[in-house]
Amino acid sequence: MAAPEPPKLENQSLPPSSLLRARTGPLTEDLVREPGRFGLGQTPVRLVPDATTTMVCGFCSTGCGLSIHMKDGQAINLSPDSEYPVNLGMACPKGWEALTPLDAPDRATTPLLRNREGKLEPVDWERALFLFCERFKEIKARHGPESVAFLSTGQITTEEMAFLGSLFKFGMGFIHCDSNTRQCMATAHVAYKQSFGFDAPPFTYADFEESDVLIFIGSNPCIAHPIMWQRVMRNPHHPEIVVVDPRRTETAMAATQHYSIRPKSDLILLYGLANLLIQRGAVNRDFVLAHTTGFPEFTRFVEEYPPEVVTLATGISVEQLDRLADTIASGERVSFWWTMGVNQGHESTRTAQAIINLALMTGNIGRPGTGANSITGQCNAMGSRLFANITSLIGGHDATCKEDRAKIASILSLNESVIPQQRAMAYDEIVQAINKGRIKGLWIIATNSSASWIHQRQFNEIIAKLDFLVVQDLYHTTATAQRADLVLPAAGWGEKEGTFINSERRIGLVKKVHRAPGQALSDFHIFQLIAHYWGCSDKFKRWTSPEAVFHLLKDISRNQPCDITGIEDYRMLDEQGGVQWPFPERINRSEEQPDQNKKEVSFSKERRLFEDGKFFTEDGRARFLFSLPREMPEKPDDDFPFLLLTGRGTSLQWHTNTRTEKSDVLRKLYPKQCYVEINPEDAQRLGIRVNAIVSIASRRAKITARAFITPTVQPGQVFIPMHYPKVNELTFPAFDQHSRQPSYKASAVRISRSEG
Ligand SMILES: Nc1nc2c(c(=O)[nH]1)N[C@H]1C(S)=C(S)[C@@H](COP(=O)(O)OP(=O)(O)OC[C@H]3O[C@@H](n4cnc5c(=O)[nH]c(N)nc54)[C@H](O)[C@@H]3O)O[C@H]1N2
Ligand SMILES: Nc1nc2c(c(=O)[nH]1)N[C@H]1C(S)=C(S)[C@@H](COP(=O)(O)OP(=O)(O)OC[C@H]3O[C@@H](n4cnc5c(=O)[nH]c(N)nc54)[C@H](O)[C@@H]3O)O[C@H]1N2
Ligand code: SF4
Ligand SMILES: [Mo]
Repeated sequence: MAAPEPPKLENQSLPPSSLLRARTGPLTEDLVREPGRFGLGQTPVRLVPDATTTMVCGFCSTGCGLSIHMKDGQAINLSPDSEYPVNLGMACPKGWEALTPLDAPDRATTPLLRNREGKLEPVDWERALFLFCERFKEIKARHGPESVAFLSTGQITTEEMAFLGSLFKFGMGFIHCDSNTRQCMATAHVAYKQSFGFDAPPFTYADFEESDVLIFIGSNPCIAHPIMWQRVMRNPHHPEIVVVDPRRTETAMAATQHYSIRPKSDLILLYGLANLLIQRGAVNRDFVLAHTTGFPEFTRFVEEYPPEVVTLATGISVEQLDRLADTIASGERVSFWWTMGVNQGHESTRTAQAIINLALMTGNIGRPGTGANSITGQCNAMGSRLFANITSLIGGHDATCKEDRAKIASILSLNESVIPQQRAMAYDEIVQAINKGRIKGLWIIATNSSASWIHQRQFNEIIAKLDFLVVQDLYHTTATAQRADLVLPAAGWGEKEGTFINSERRIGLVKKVHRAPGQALSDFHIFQLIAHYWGCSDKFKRWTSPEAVFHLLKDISRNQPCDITGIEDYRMLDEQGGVQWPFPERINRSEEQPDQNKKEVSFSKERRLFEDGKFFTEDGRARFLFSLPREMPEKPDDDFPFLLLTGRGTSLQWHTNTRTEKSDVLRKLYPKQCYVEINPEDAQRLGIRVNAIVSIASRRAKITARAFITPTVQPGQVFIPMHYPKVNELTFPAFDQHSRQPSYKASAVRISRSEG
């Protein structure tokens, strides 16, 4: 598709700024205070007044409801909401401390521009926005529409994500963009899309309470999703709880069965289990015949995975394998749950689909307490998957499909030609394109790539080649912001309004309960201003407020599996404790129970997918998908004999710790210094004592950490939490070929007592 001609720089379509100044005095202050007056969109939100108000948490995808206590128009405290259907009055420490990071002294309060001496110095919004447009337009004019990219997030509102993706592609005329959900949920997204025809995690949290067998694969909810785990603890059926994880995690300790498999041997384990279940006659033939395709081929394929083969690959015994197969076969309501131990692997899509296959063949889907259930990571990774307009056309549409393009163009009042049909590059491809000089400009929003991306040193060397790097974040101190040419100060969770979609597809509301510091603006507002300064605000005339965009998204969702046309407005989300998709108009109407005294709509609070056995593929059937297992890309060897696992360390730390390190309460409760978990046998052999400083080297870097000696890791393996960002200096950049998600949990390292 030909991109629209970049406007000439000397003849900018940007002068409104100077006009505004002439008319209204100092622009920056006016913009910040009252942008609506200048046709730049209404001030997106008003602070909620004094009272207690409920909104969803902005850390993990559990999406707990928090009651925020207000005084003089500012949040002063919070407590978990006892009415909210997700958390039922519970919250984890991050939730309790959610307001604290907003008041941190290192908040970015003005735009910052790198000066000639290489230092970031404050500039006003007008100059920042002008430069933002000038530099990116310059790059585009010189190198074309493929030369600027963005990397965004699963942690801003759905409305902001939709705005960003639409502004960048339809307004600014660029193509390549991705987000940190590539690091996180890309595998689940692709696996579901291929198997079910749409990216559709089928479960509702009540399933945690209704299963008689729960199987967690590569998932540590005690640490990563503590309130989901509380829901498991409420299960009254004395369930079997199975954990498949190389480490004996907190969740494994609380489970009834733990299978400590060799890392990255899940695919063979799952194929072996399928084979055993078929041999035992534990297949739900009626379900398979009526609702799936590919089972006969799958049956022949898994014959190659008899118990001896599986034992050799996974390290678990034939008896253990038998026990696990029996547990699945004898369960009435078996639910399978997976998280990053599966999604972050070199053959992760097929591994996720091997889990889906088990659920399909045993008919454990579409009924209470069942499902092939991917647990999402960030508060709004689900919103990003559906509405970010990155990998798929906004609303789960297909940019290569003429009807889909026409639908989106018509709803958004756009000319169809502005919708790029070209596939956007994935995160790793964007990084490589920067390395090759094809991408010269990068805009990073709400992700700390310099810390969280795989093979960190290489990433940071590569982004140093950019002509222009813009970082939009809450803090000017993040590893990524410190490398920026321009920092845009953003308002965070609690300082703006919009929606998040949680793991069970529940759309929840976030509200403005706190004033953003200084001149920080909501991401939504920043996108409005960029549209204006870029000269494409005519395409976003109706994008006046988050709620206005929510209504556009409803229209976009019509007749999609994620149809939410039945949600009336934000007020309804607020009153109903969130609403799960799908919620089409017809459900809203059919479930309406008129009550003489009340005009309110009432509807069932829980929504589980596939109750009718119909999937979103063209023939309505789910697919059995499988391929031959592949070797781990970087196996331990004589030089680097340990396998490094990484992941979440405590329920108190969030990712690269930019937010959670701001709370005194949380900081007291987790180890300050980076630590490495080592098995006692290995520690003894290497002469490493408790708390000693050790060095950990991979082919890419060497770091130091404190030794935490524990039998929870197997001999030959070590674990470092991802919250200490230097861990990604060590990680090996391997990617799943279908989802292009990085394999963060398998790198070869060497451990030694630190010389220093
Ligand atoms: N406190 C806290 N909570 C969080 C987050 C946070 O940063 N802090 N982040 C959120 C986000 S974005 C995400 S994506 C989720 C992640 O949630 P989880 O995926 O549950 O957390 P991880 O610790 O990354 O990985 C889970 C487990 O995978 C195991 N594992 C490693 N390799 C393998 C393997 O080959 N096979 C198997 N079966 N298991 C393996 C690890 O030992 C680890 O215990 O957590 C969310 N919740
Ligand atoms: N080794 C290893 N690495 C990993 C993983 C692993 O398991 N092991 N897990 C991966 C996974 S699953 C994930 S999800 C990623 C997470 O990686 P990142 O996304 O890099 O982690 P965060 O620390 O959450 O970074 C979010 C940034 O956004 C900013 N921010 C927060 N809210 C807002 C907002 O409203 N607006 C703006 N503009 N900024 C905001 C925060 O200050 C922070 O700097 O890490 C991945 N990296
Ligand atoms: S479990 Fe997740 S959503 Fe709930 S309070 Fe903790 S961080 Fe927030
Ligand atoms: Mo994640």
